[in-house]
Amino acid sequence: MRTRVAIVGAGPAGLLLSHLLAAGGVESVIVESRTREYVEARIRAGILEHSTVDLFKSVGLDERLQREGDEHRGIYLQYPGERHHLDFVDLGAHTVWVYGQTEVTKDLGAAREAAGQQIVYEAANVALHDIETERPFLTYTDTGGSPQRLDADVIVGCDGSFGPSRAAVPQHARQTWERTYPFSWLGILADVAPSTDELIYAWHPDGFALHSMRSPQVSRLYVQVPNGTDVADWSDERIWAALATRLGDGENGWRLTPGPITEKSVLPMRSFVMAPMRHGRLFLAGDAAHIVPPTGAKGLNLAVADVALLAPALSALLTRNDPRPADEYSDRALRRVWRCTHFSWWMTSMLHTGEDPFDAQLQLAQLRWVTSSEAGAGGLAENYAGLPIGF
Ligand code: RFL
Ligand code: PHB
Repeated sequence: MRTRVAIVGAGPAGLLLSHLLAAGGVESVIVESRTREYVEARIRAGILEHSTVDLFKSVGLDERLQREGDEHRGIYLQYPGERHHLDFVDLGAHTVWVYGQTEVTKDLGAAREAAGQQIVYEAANVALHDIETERPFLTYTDTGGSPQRLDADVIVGCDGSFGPSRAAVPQHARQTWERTYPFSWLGILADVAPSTDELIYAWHPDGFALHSMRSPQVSRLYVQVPNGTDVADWSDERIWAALATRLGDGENGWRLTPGPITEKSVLPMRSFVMAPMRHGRLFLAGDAAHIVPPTGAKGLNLAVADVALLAPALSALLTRNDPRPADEYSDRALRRVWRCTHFSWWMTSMLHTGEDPFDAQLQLAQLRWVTSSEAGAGGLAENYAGLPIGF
């Protein structure tokens, strides 16, 4: 089989890239190791930046988002005894949208299906070859167990943090930076109306807690737990009790309403960046090139920003023989990646508690500043709501 752009991975980055390429007249094929059902049910991100929503709008992907998404003007930041609302719009920034990654993936999947996009699901042993030449290709095994080959002009690795694309770049041609945090999140989905109108990020001596949501009937909440935590040690009662304490149930008349938990998982927290995001005819986008801890709600939005830059760059390369935007892709994308890596590290460092009482006082001092100074709040708002795609 032959195509112009071979995309590894049908997550948000891969699906959106194929959509944007098609709009620019460039054909692509996606090769994905999982089933479509698995990809669409994977519970992950929940917050879309303004520029992500604008991009979806500009390419006709916002019909259900407009109907079912929830536009938020800001977030609550709290520490014991105090809850502050940061209104991003009043602070000169933009609104954000609550719309689950599951829904983004379903909308993208439906749009690609309507356009007749070729997506190979359940491909095993995906491998990249000849990426330093102008004739790179993928090999994989199809569901019938037959070996297959996909020739292309360009390969794009959108295969997340564990896919084969990143590893296809030789060691001498890449640099990586990494930070592993000494805590994880235990996340739940619950069939209960959210107890808040906008997200609550809470600092507490017992550990961080976050109250998010997916719809008027479904809440998404997280508590900080030690690395290596086994979900089996956290009964539903224990989770709701920890959330009640950390989120301040009963304080200033606010109540947390518990409900049936439908999903529970532990997520380790990591920052990772690889540069450059290109080697020869292989380009990387999304989690394949960088990971951020979820505290800044940036991972999905960064994946979207990468492919928003990459799609026109590949169109220029493949349809006009203009290599310049493709040559500039990595540097331009990494500017934003490092900005978001810093913001995500900063939010994570400010909100997660550890052993050191000095660190705790610094965190509280920082939280008091961010919630009382317009300059402090404005910086958080600008970064959380997101910088323009071309930043
Ligand atoms: P994905 O979504 O991981 O998709 C990669 C795809 O590649 C496939 N794949 C392979 N295909 C072929 N061959 C192989 N060998 C393959 N290996 C893997 C995978 O099956 C998959 O389909 O990466 P992508 O597209 O770059 O998208 C990135 C986002 O998924 C990720 O950054 C976000 O989910 C991060 N994130 C959040 N981001 C936000 O912007 N806002 C949030 O509120 C937010 N919350 C979160 C998050 C991530 C979380 N977890 C679980 C890590 C909350 C959580 C809990
Ligand atoms: C979520 O709703 O899953 C979510 C929201 C905000 C974050 C992280 C996760 O910072």
